[in-house]
Amino acid sequence: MHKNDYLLIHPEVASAIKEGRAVVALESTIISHGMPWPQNVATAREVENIVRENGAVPATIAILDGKCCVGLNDQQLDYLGQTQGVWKVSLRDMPYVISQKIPGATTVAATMRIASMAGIRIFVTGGIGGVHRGAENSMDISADLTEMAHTNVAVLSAGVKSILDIGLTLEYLETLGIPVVTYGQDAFPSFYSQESGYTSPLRLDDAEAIAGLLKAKWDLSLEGSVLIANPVPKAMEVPHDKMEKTIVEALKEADNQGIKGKLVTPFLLKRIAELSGGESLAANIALIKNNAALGGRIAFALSSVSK
Ligand code: PSU
Ligand code: MN
Repeated sequence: MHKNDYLLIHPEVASAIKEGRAVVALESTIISHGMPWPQNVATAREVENIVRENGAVPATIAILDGKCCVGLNDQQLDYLGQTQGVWKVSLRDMPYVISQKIPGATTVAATMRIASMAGIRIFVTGGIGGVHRGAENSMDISADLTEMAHTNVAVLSAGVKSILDIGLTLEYLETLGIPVVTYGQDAFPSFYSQESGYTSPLRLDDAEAIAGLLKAKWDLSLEGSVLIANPVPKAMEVPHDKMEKTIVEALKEADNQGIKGKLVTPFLLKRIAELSGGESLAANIALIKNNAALGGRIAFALSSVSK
């Protein structure tokens, strides 16, 4: 079997790709493991609509029935949002869930790889995985980063969540040759907050300029991703100090309970949402919608300059 035989591309997405129209990939771990039901499914639908309003076709990616599905219907989104036990699929899990026909929600790493197989260049998410705090002992570094080193799909996020070591994550991105560009400000954002204490390595102020950077990178055969950081809207920001207390508490609990490996990130995301009440969830929803709008515009600009 050829690798494309494992792809199941929604007809609307397939024709958009074929005609060189703008398409935005979306991940599904955020649906199954990143947000509670029913906000997860409602947000996934709204995000798809926002991508459309900004000139691109949305393609939410997941693994179902042994296929890498690119573009999901309502029923599939509901299933991923409501079913217990959907696998969290990073790269290393793909052969297992595909051959065993286990339903899987894809992380940034797996979503990027499948998007690339389908010919999609722009991918919108909330937050990426990175170098965890304490990685000097745990060696916990997300496969999202290594995947970004060689797959030509740009990733748009609200920066890096401070459950991670933001400084080390930026260093690691530099080592891998991944450009990090923040939209519209000098500060590198930290998901819930517009700031992180770090300056962004690069800054660009409009979607066309970002599309131009992507085109130049890939025209030059500089393989790999670009991290596009889009700050959370000011009105929805949760102050850094407040978030830090919650994060430290969640990290302590994870440590006490011996949470390891692939369970770390989902555990932290869930505990942070619980400990901080509705505020962090509202910010999470606002920033992913904000990312969908910018991602749609960048995908549209990239399709225009690529013709
Ligand atoms: N960070 C977030 N929200 C998320 C994730 C990370 O703020 O939903 C999810 C993404 O799917 C990401 C994955 O790819 O967690 C990273 O998991 P790990 O750290 O186990 O590689
Ligand atoms: Mn990890």
